[in-house]
Amino acid sequence: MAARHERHVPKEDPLTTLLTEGIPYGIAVGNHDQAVAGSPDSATDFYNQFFGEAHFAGHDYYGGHYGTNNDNHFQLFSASGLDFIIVHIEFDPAQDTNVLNWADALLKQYSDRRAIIVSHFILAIGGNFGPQGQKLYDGLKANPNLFLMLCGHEPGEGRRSDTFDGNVVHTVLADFQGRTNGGSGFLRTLEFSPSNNVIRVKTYSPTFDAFEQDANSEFTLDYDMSRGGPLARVGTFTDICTATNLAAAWSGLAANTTYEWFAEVTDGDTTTRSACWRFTTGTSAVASAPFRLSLTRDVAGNIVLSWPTTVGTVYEVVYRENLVEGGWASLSGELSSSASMLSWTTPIDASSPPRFFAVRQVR
Ligand SMILES: [Ca+2]
Ligand SMILES: [Ca+2]
Repeated sequence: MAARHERHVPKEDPLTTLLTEGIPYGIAVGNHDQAVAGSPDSATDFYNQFFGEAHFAGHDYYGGHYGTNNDNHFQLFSASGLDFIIVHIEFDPAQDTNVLNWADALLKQYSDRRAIIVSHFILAIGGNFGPQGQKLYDGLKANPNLFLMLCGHEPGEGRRSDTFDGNVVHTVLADFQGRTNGGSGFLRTLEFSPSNNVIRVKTYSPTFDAFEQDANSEFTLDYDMSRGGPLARVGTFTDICTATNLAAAWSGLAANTTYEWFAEVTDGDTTTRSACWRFTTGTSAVASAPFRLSLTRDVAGNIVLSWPTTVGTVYEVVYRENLVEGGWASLSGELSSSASMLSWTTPIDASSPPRFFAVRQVR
C-alpha cells in the first residue's frame, strides 16, 4: 500500500470493468498506514475509514478479517477452475503470533484452495526474508496449499523460491515508488498457465503504456497445477494417545487417478509429518461411498471396523498391504446391513504386515 495518509480512493465501477463487483482486490496495511509507523497496535483509522469491513462487506469475494478491524483480512476467488485464498497481513516486524495463527488456521480451513500471502514487507532487495517475512514463511510453510507470497516496502524488484516438504513457495517483491512520478503506475500482472505449470509475471506501466522486460521484471515461476488442486483433509482424530490404529474413509475418489496422502501428528506445539505416499485407483474406484469408517480394538484385541449404513445395502471390507502396488483384496465377503451401523471384526495376526482397510459398497 502507498506510504501516504492522503489518497484518492478508487471506486470500483462495474461499467468500467464489466465485472459485477468491479475488480476484486485487497490491501496490505503498510508502516505508514499506522499512526505510529511500524506499530501494528497503533491506530489505522484512515485505512479502516476507507478500506474497512464496511467497504468490502458487500462483496462476495471478501472473506472476513482478524480481530476488531480490517488490518488483517482475506479474500476468496476463483478463475478458470482454480480456487484461491489470498490473505493480507498487516506490517508488523515482530509478527503478532495470534495473527499468524489466524492466517495458519485459514490456510488449513481452506486447504482445498491455493493460498497467497500478501504483506507490506516480506522480502528485502538482497533476497533475504525480512524479520516479518521469515516469521510468515516459517509459520505457514507447512501448509501445502501455500505457493506464493507478495510484498513491497523496499523500492526495487526481487524474488526467491523456497522448498519445504516438497512444496515450493515463491516470494516476490515489487515496489516502484522510487521511480519517476512515484512509480509511473508500474504494476505487476501474474498470468497462470495450468497447461504449462507456470506463472508468467509481467511489469506494466499504464502511464507509459509499456512493459519493463528486464530479467527481474518479466519472468516465469514454476508452479505445478497438474495435480488438480491442493491437498484436502481426509480425516481428523483427537485424543489419540492410546490409539493403535486409526482409519478414515476417503470418499469421492475418481477412477484411474493417482492420489498422494500423508499423516500429520501434533501435540499442539510440535507437528510431525509422515512421508508422502501415493496410490492409483483402479477402473472402478474403491471406497467411493461418502461415509466415515471408524476403527477400534475390542477387549479381546480384535480390530473392529464400523461405519454408518443404509438398511439393505451390501458392503465388503477390502484390504491391501501396499498402497503403491497391487490392488484391494476381498477380506470380509458380502455384508448386508440391517441397521444404521454395521460392524465387522477381525483378529490381529501379528505375523502379517500392516494392512490398509477400506469398505466397498457392493450394491
Ligand atoms: Ca493493527
Ligand atoms: Ca526491472
